[in-house]
Amino acid sequence: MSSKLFESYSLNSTLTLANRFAMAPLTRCMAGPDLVPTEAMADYYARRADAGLIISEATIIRADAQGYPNTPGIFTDAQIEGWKTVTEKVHARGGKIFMQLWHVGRVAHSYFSGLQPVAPSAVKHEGTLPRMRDLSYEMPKALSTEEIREVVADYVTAAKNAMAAGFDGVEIHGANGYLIDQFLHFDTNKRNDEYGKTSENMSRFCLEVVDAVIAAVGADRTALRITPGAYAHIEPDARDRDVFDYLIEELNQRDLAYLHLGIFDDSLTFEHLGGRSSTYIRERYKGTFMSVGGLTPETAEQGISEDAFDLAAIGRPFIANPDFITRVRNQEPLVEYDAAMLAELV
Ligand code: FNR
Ligand code: 8K6
Repeated sequence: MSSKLFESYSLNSTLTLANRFAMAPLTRCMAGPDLVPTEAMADYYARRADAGLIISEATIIRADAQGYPNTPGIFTDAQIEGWKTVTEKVHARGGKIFMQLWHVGRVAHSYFSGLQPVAPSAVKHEGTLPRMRDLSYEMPKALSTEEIREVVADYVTAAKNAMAAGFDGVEIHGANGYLIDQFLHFDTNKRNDEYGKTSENMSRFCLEVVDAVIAAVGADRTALRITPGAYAHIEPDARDRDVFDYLIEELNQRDLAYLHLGIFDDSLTFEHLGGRSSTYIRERYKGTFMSVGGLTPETAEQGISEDAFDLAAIGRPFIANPDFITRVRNQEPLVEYDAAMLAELV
């Protein structure tokens, strides 16, 4: 495949990507004891180092952030050391890698940490945990304003730890119905204080995290993933639209490395967003936009040539094809993704 896809792309004056493909963040539940990344994880990422940018699997910023088994962390010295092996191997192959910083909020479980899940409001998510069907979600504790300050500080510590571990930057996980996203939607944010009710208030937590991380590691090393159209863990509400209109306008005033859509399938349309999530963001956000969600090499090529997005994140095909970049470059067929592939790190 020819085209712009394989041209380099500058995120800013300090970071240039070798091509327009990013490996999407992909939770693999393969961390070792104490949520330390393993050598096998380092090799898995290194095999994909020819992506313009790798975004790591979501990585928990503190103990009560965990909602799935064996998800890696970035809050202990051993975890930082484990991640150093990952970044060294990726860099040795000429790659670039951001860490995705994660707190799952109300879809955490005390099974993992012994701690009650925290959330904007005491609103329980119905159902059972994926992969652990005998565990039901618990009633979360609504964070106090003092506790919100602590979570923001924990994002900052995690971002600094990521940089100490050799990452090229961090992507704040504000998407897919997790903690930050829970503040951004009416379904999960019932607060009456300065973090609820209005667009400005509901965006406050997200922007506080973004600004604190920017202050710690630099805007050129900070990215954000968002889900304007709720589709996982949260019910969409037409009023969410105003919140995201406001949030994106605020983000236009920060010089993030990029803004990333969080969704599984971007052919999904939302009436209150006037169509697809990617179109909604592109029409508002002025900086580098990374799209995702069912992209193929062909639709990635088309989207970039039509200026629908700047960078194409690829998820499941990157699980199925460690050599995705080579195959696309040489126009070789791709191996089709199958959920059974999640059982091992190839
Ligand atoms: C994901 N996705 C995801 N998203 C995220 O922000 N952090 C994560 O850790 C994960 N983990 C994850 C695991 C697995 C197994 C899948 C399939 C997906 C979502 C992912 O980044 C991407 O948005 C979707 O997979 C859609 O892109 P594709 O797969 O259609 O290219
Ligand atoms: C799909 C395999 C599960 C592996 C671990 C968890 C992955 C975390 C990703 C979070 C997104 C949740 C979205 C669920 C919606 C699915 C729509 C197809």
